[in-house]
Amino acid sequence: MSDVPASHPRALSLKLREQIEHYRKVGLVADAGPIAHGRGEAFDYLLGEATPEPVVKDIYAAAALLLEAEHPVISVNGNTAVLAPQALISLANKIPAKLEVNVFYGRTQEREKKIAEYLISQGAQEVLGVNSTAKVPHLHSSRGQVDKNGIAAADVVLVGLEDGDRTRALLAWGKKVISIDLNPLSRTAIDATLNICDNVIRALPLLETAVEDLRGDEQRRKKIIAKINSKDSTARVLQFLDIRLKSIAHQISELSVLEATEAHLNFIVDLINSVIEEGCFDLEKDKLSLEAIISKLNAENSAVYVLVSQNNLCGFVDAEILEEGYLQVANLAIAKNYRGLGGGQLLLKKIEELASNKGCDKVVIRLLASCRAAQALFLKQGYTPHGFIALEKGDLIVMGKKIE
Ligand code: PTJ
Repeated sequence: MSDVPASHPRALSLKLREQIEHYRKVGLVADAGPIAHGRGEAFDYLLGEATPEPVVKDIYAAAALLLEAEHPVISVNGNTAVLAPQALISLANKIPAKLEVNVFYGRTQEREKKIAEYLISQGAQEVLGVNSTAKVPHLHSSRGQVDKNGIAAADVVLVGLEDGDRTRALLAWGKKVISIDLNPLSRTAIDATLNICDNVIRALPLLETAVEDLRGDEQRRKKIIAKINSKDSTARVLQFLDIRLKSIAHQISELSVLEATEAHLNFIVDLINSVIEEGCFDLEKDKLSLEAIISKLNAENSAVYVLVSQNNLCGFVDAEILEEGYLQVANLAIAKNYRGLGGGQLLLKKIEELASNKGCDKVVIRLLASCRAAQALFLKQGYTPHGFIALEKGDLIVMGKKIE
């Protein structure tokens, strides 16, 4: 169909786009199909174009639901028919489940027939949904038209790639709905009994493997089904995305830590002053002097490190040994635009290395009790609250971590 070379880094993506575009011209895919596809591509890019690890659990849960169903139906729209015809047919045969055409846009018998005939040309034995007469109660869009032997009679419906009002109406009708949607926040994904946040082209074959795996184990299926919690599943996907994006941000920003020299002093002073202005520092302006920092450079019992991102200074930490075995972090600050990239974690790692090299078994820090962001950073790195100091200028929390 195309002259895109197989070696092109985005060959598959370009091929699928072409397929969607070609079948839109033929009338199988709705005019809005390419937009929906592009939306999916964007989410897939962020997710890494691979099945997210926590989604495998959801795929198994979906397989268990489909195998336990008395009358499972796979709903097929224009995009899914074109993206994964073989995988749809193969999954339907394996469960076994019925295939039913159900479209939103331009629902004419002609379009329904085109999709059904396309699936039959790809090997489907039977495709429901052409000229169907049953109605989903309280659903007024054309998706409400369903086959009396298909979705109308179903107890579990698998819905690939759509966002809208149908899932809620099917649930209200007493059916369980499994969606496959790359947008974990779409209405369909949020409302469904279970969403598989993956590309249909990957999810369907994985679903088939899970069906095979669970077929002979009713007990395991029942256990899996009892644990289905769609909100937890969505939260796991969002956490996965959060960790993935942060780690990419970290790699892109190329953060590193250097021992500070006098050349870094102006930067350190400016940074401390800007953080004091944010109200998140256990320090008053008049207490800050260049001398205090200078005295820590190259001293036996203290250290100052700066954080660098692609040649830009963006954070610093200074620490000193208070008494035998204790290393106290005096100040730690990251410039506003560089927060959330893992720089705080890197600086603390360096401090903990120093503590270990100096024979200290504890790192401690005093933080303003009102500054939750700083406490969150230390808690995340394994520091726990050790005490509380009530002061007029603002209460302090002492946090510490044992160094192995
Ligand atoms: O054939 P029709 O008339 O039934 O129309 C089908 C479309 C897809 C055009 C229609 O249902 C629609 O407009 O859907 P939406 O509202 O754009 O929602 C599509 C959802 O699927 C979005 O949340 C996309 O992120 C998601 N999506 C897109 N491509 C994929 C996908 N999810 C999984 N795999 C994909 N390949």
